[in-house]
Amino acid sequence: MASAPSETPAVPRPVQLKIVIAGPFGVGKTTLVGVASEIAALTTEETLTQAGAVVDDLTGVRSKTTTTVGIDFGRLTLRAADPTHPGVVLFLIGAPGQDRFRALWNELTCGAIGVLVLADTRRIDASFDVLDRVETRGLPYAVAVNEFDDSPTHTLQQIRTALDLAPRTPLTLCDARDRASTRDALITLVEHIKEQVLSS
Ligand SMILES: Nc1nc2c(ncn2[C@@H]2O[C@H](COP(=O)(O)OP(=O)(O)OP(=O)(O)O)[C@@H](O)[C@H]2O)c(=O)[nH]1
Ligand SMILES: [Mg+2]
Repeated sequence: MASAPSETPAVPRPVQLKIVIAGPFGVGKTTLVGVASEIAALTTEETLTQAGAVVDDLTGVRSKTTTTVGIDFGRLTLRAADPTHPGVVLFLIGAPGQDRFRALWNELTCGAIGVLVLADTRRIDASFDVLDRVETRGLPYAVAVNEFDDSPTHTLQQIRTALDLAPRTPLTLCDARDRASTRDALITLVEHIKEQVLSS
């Protein structure tokens, strides 16, 4: 005998989005992925050694002892207030920050829907290269300034001007060590991506 059709409507599957977390060396990409992720994040940290001193630029982050040599991987589910909305699952890919990994950029961003660029106002010019690569790739992006204890105090407008961001590019402050703060930065990016997709 055939079973009666279920009364419960099928739960829609969440939309899955690949998001790249990019930014200069030591800006807090691995920290952000680890804090934001609801699963134990995959990391590929290796110790910075004397042998790498000729290729690894430690300017401004001398106290750092490890660096990402592959990718970070984490996952964050964003549930909508509307229970009929399937929500969104973000697959978070933390990029390596050292210049020697720039050849990975195209593979890393392949299939990505957007990029969260982390910036450090102590080394504002260190962000230009990654912003350039994101724009060349044509991906929607948002910028989040990871505030360190000794970061100089600037207004968002001053930072926007210094980074030469378009008025439509979201710019927020965040603390990569704080879950709620990283979540807010990622939600800002997702909202921006949605606007970009709807307006295209
Ligand atoms: N004070 C402070 N320290 C932070 C903050 N975010 C990260 N850190 C620390 O700064 C260091 C850099 O963090 P990582 O997350 O490894 O940086 P990264 O961008 O992944 O570095 P690479 O992968 O090597 O490019 C770590 O020691 C963090 O604990 C922050 O918001 N404030
Ligand atoms: Mg890292």
